Amino acid sequence: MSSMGEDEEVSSFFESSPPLKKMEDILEKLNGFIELNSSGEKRRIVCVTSGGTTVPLEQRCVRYIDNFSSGNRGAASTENFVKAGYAVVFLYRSGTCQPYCRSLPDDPFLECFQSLDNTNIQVHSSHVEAVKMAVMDQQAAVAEARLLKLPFTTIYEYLQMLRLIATALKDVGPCSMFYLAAAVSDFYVPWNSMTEHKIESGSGPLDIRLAQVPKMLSILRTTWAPKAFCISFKLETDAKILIDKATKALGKYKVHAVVANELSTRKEEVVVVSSSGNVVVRRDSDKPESIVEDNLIRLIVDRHSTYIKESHS
Ligand code: PAZ
Repeated sequence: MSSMGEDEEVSSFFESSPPLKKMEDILEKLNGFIELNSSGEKRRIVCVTSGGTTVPLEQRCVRYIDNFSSGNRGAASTENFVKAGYAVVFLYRSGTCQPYCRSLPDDPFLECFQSLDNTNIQVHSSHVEAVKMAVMDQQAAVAEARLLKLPFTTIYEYLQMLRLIATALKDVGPCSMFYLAAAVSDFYVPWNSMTEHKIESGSGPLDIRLAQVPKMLSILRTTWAPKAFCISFKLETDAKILIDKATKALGKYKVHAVVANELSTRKEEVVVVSSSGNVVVRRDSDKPESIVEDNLIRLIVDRHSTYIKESHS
């Protein structure tokens, strides 16, 4: 029997996926956001993906496979893109790190507030500045239509939403960008071979066969949004193979750059791999507040500007 081609694998993945909940609502928000940012003073629009996708093991999901991603990269990058004048569609894993909340404690609600009496609650003086900045920056970004947040949980939701966004952004052409920082599952249980109810325990070890998630980057580049500027990420734990893997991904998926990072040093440095060579981007270690995304987004925005200019000439 001949094996399926890449396009067929992609179609079969979507045909067998459970329907995306609230699709109409998502589309309405997305189209409204794109419309606002494409009329009048046109803004560049970037889709930032963030956090990890889950792989459900049961249709009425009790158990799932997850990954390490905290969403920190996506949240920090989003803040920097907004600062650089972009409108951001933030496609993020529910419950992961949010833009403008990085300097708040893990449990902000309980740690930042104090109850004075039965009716009044106020922010602890030690957190006033951080809370004020988080609330003001987030509200301004949303009110000015610079930030649209769309949550996902499963690999099925993520890929269906990415396709919706890419298709909706098609007409924005070179002024649109995909910055794919989410950690997307490589393996999954196909919906139609998944048990409906909770897997029963008590009958010995569990054997699960995982299928490979079809690679969507090629189709994003060739069909969904061929004119968009596209940045993908490559994570490895073995630094020796990282650059080689990133270089291969660059050639295979024809993205404009691959950001290569190693798990343990990902907050300190990344390498931007592209046809114009490899650039190491580091956090400014002499500035305690500095994060690698400050320098990374500056470089990516610069590259995007060149891409837009070249597309118009
Ligand atoms: O989400 P986080 O800040 O904890 O980590 C960021 C990251 C390592 C998930 C991201 O930089 C990345 O490499 N994403 C792609 C991972 C992959 O190769 O699938």
